[in-house]
Amino acid sequence: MQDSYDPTSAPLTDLAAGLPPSVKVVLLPEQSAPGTQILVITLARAHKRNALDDITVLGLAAVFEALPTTVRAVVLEGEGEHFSAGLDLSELSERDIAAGIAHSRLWHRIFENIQFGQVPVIAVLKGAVIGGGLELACAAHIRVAETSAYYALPEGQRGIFVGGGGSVRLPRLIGVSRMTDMMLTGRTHDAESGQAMGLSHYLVDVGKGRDKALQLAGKVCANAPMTNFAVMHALPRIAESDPAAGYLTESLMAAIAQGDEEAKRRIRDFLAKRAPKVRMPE
Ligand code: 1HE
Repeated sequence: MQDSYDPTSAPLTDLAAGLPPSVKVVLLPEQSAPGTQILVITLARAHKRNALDDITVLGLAAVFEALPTTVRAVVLEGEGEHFSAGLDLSELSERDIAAGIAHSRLWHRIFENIQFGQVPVIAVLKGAVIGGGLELACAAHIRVAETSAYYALPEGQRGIFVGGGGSVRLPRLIGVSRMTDMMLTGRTHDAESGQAMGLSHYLVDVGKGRDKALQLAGKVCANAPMTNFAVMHALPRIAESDPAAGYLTESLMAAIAQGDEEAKRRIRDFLAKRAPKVRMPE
């Protein structure tokens, strides 16, 4: 059945219909912020360590294209002990140079739609977070790692190069120098090392990643949608702009956000002592 999968056949109203078996989705019940939902997407190829074949990547694309408007945050996880072992190497031998470029550009489009899509994505990292799996994780907005997570870029050993946006996103997280070391030497970083260098935002015990991600997703859902939009779409562009353009874009985005009725209501609530205060770290 997988071979006949057509991503365009996935109906907007029924996310799960039309998806390949390697991509599972569960829409959680309404959150404490009324009218908001979390979507959990699970890479479900545990027998292949969630290696990313074309069908799976196209399935992911179909989900992100068709998110219901009630979904305000996505949790992305892997079935089994691993997040993802990266590109499905069994498909690589079929590709000539032109097909290789097309494949990489396809991943770029799909991962861009994740990073610059409708809602923040929280990835749960465990076990292997390798090659294209690490590239996918880097397209998420928040990464929660379990202590079993390990990170590697074995492209050097395989005779290939990153192709899913890794050379753009990874240096922004860990620096060109660390990525160079990982690619030239095949170095594997453990979860603690990954946390220290900024690959993950949170580090939790084995089996606790999903709960932590859901808790964080609940917080994301409770934000004003305009603020989440600004953080996803304006912040990374401003950070890459020259300062003059960045300051201007920031002012425009700030004015748009604060002009929204949602912001006015939230600020009235704080001044009337109806909103929570900022808390000290736990
Ligand atoms: C795979 C893949 C894969 C596992 N493509 N089939 N990625 C890599 O170079 C990582 C390659 N994988 C591994 O090093 C290991 O599989 C793991 C360390 C992740 C896990 O080891 P283990 O002992 O738990 O599992 P296994 O027995 O090695 O794998 C189980 C099955 O999954 C086995 O298939 P089987 O038919 O023999 O059962 C493996 O062949 C299969 N499998 N990983 C295809 N990656 C856009 S450019 C991105 C470029 C990259 O991502 S390069 C990095 C590729």
